[in-house]
Amino acid sequence: QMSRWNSRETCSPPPPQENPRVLITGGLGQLGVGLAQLLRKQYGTENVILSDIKKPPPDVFSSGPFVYADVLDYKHLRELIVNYRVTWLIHYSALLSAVGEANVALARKINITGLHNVLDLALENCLRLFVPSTIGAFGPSSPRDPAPDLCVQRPRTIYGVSKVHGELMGEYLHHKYGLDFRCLRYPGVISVNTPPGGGTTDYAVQIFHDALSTGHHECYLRPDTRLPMMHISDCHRATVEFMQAPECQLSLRTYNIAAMSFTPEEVAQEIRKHLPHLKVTYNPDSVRQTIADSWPVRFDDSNARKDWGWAPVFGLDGLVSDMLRSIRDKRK
Ligand code: AKB
Repeated sequence: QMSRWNSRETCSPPPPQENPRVLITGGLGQLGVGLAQLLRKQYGTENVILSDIKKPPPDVFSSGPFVYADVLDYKHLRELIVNYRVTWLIHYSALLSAVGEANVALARKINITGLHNVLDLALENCLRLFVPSTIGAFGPSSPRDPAPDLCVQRPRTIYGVSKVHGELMGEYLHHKYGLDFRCLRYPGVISVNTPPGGGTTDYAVQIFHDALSTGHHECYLRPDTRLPMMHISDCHRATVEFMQAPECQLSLRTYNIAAMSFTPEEVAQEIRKHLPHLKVTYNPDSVRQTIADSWPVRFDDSNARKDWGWAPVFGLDGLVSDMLRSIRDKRK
């Protein structure tokens, strides 16, 4: 591995006039399918390959290329990159914050060893590499309101530690070898079609489903726990716009992106404007509450706005109306 790095020259990117060929790892998680849809609209269905270790549902399988890929299998991943002539790699495979704390060894394997494989392959094949980071890359000693792009990062979860490691490794390989590494720190992402799995911000998805089904949500965070959040369509658009940004516009390789910040009580109040009978009870879970208390309450995303024109569309009221409408439509 070391010799591969030591002997290499800097990366030369593919000709800009060609459509990218995109491989998405961890494609069946919360974000992969929606991002693939957006990219396929712009670059063609065949140019965007979803991958995961799970069997895809029939609608995903029939809507475009899907392949099995385990990020821990370096040789197979390399084979896919070569055979599909991949030029952009979106690395979504990861264990999230809460589930990572329940299985640290597995989180270390997927989030750190898997990332190392992807970094090596991106370098070897001159790929544009996107790795998401998160509000979870900050910790109790970080400035929390707002958290700027550059500050103290001492997270207390394996998820956060692996994300800081990813940010630093990617930036190191960019500076040393010219790797076209791009990283956005996502807030909690709110989606309808694909549920999140094992995160600390997941309540902010579940509350909508509970509001429309039983009318009762039991929240594992305290009512005043404020966290940065974002509608999934803003998250996908940010990712595509950032991937498309010319390298000369990027003064950083890791950017915060923000849209809104709310507490469980505030989102419940907004939902009550549509469903006045929603009842929320609070039963804070010590693991997730401790994690949330160590994360920023607000993100400073001024560099993303300035460098490559980032701007969110959804605020809290728009998010709530859209979530309730989308869940109702899905049930019809
Ligand atoms: C989590 O809660 O773990 C994720 C995140 C904020 O990175 N949604």
